[in-house]
Amino acid sequence: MRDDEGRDDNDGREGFGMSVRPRLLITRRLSPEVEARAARDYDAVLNPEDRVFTRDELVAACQEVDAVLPCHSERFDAAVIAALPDRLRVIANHSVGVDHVDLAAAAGRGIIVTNTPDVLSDATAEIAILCMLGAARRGAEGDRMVREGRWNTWSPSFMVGAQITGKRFGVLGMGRVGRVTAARARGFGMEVHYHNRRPLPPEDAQGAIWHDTPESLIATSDVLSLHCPATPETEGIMNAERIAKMPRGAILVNTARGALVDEAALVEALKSRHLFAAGLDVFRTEPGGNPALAALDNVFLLPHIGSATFETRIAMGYRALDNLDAVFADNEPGDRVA
Ligand code: 8YV
Repeated sequence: MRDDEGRDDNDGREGFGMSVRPRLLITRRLSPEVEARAARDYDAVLNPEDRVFTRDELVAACQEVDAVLPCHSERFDAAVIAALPDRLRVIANHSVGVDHVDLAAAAGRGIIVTNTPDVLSDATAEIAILCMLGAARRGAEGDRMVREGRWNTWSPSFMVGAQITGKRFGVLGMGRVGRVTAARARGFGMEVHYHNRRPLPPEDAQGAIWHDTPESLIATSDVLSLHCPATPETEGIMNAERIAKMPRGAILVNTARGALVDEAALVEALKSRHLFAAGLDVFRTEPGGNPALAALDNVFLLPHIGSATFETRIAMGYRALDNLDAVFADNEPGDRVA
């Protein structure tokens, strides 16, 4: 960790009506563009080595700051929030998901919490489509075979996969990312189905067919793509019972949160071939993933890179900074979640 240059010298600037620039902890290394803007406008404490904080280090690093810009890799549970200093006004997340923050605890302490919606929808939808295609067309298996020099045969029955054109694409959680992913799936000639608590207005649904229960959607989807946030209500929503309700030969895609899926039940469904395949970018254990899933051929796995494009990383960082700027200008931040 280091203090960014200019920590004690405010260059005569009086940002945000404060006599000194607000002190901002950025927990992980971000895009150079984002760090440059943060260092210009804040007394920024950066993490150029991108070292992962322990819980105690996180609490300690927050003691002397007015704001923190964390990623989903830092957990702000009730105990961490209780240990934050009174001067800390805002947790401006560099993520759309906020399941790593105890929002009630933050609200209880009067700490503002923001996220970064919208700007990562395209990138995450691209990864969801990659996961779908990788699972359907046996991408990981084929890549491994060629890479390891084991490709020694070819026949019409070799590496046959599932075609997605014309199939039913189910979206569990038709929010921002779900809607963009649905639009991409339409481009493959898929018929889009979704479950939300309430149907969307027609301009958002774009012809997608609403299901009033997750069960109905699950039973109707040849590809089921998860796009709901991880909350106590959605934790383990894809349990053994619901996985069994997926049509035989279906594909499960998860680019949202690992907590949505009972991974042991998924492993069984993949082993028994009840499911043709799964495409997963997120896991219950991160980093690391799940060795039992990794041992299977019919899974396509990625290391939580849904929003990891150059463009989106910059947009996420700027969006988090926009939220901070609003707080320190005593305005309501656009993406306040607590
Ligand atoms: C990122 C994400 O991996 O935004 C989220 O909720 O899970 C991803 O976009 C991460 O949070 C970046 O900090």
